[in-house]
Amino acid sequence: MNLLDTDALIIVDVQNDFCPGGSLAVEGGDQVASTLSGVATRFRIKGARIFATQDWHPEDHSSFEAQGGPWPPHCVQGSHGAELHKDLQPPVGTSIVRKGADKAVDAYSGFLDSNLEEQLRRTDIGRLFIGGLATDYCVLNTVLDARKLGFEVHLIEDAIAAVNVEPGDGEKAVEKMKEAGAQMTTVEEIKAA
Ligand code: VGL
Ligand code: ZN
Repeated sequence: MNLLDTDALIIVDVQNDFCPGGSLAVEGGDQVASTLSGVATRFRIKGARIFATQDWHPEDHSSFEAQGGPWPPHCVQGSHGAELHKDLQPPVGTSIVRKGADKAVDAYSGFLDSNLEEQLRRTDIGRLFIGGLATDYCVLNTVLDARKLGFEVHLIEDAIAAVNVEPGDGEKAVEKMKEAGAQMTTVEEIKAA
C-alpha cells in the first residue's frame, strides 16, 4: 500500500476520559494514543490530511446517567477529560472535529452534528484510514457512516480499543465494519507505505 496526499487519517476520540484514569476508561486507550501519534507522523510526511475528533458534550448531555443515559459524565466541553491524550501529538495542520455538542443527540459518529463530511469533500479526499476509541461506539459509527457516504475505508485494526460493556463487543463491531465493506490494515503496513 502506498499512502497518497489524497488520503486522510481520522483519529477518533483519543481523549483523557476514554484512557486509563478517565471517567469512561477503555483498556489500552493510552497505547492507542501513542500508536496513532506515530501513524499521524507518517501521514504528515506523505502530505496526507489528518483529522482528530473529540466527543464534546455539554454538562447535562442526554447520554449521561443523571439525564437517564447509559454513561457516566465524560468529555465535558473544556474539561481535562475532553482534551486529547498527551501521548497523541497531532502534527501541525491536524484538523480538530468536535461532535456531541447537541444535548439531545448522542453523536457516536464523527460525521454526525459536525462538519467532517464537508471538510473531506472540500479537499477531495479519497481514502479514509480510521483508528481510535472506542471500537464498539465511535469508531464503529464513524466507519459505518463513512461507508454510507461512499468513502473507501481502511480500519487500522491494531490502533483501536473497545469499551466492551459486554465481552466481545469489540470483535462484533469489527465484524460489522467488515460487513459494511471496511478494509483492514495495520500500523506496520502504514509505516511501510
Ligand atoms: C464514546 C461512549 C460515549 C466513544 C463516546 O467515543 O466511543 N463512547 N461517548
Ligand atoms: Zn460521549
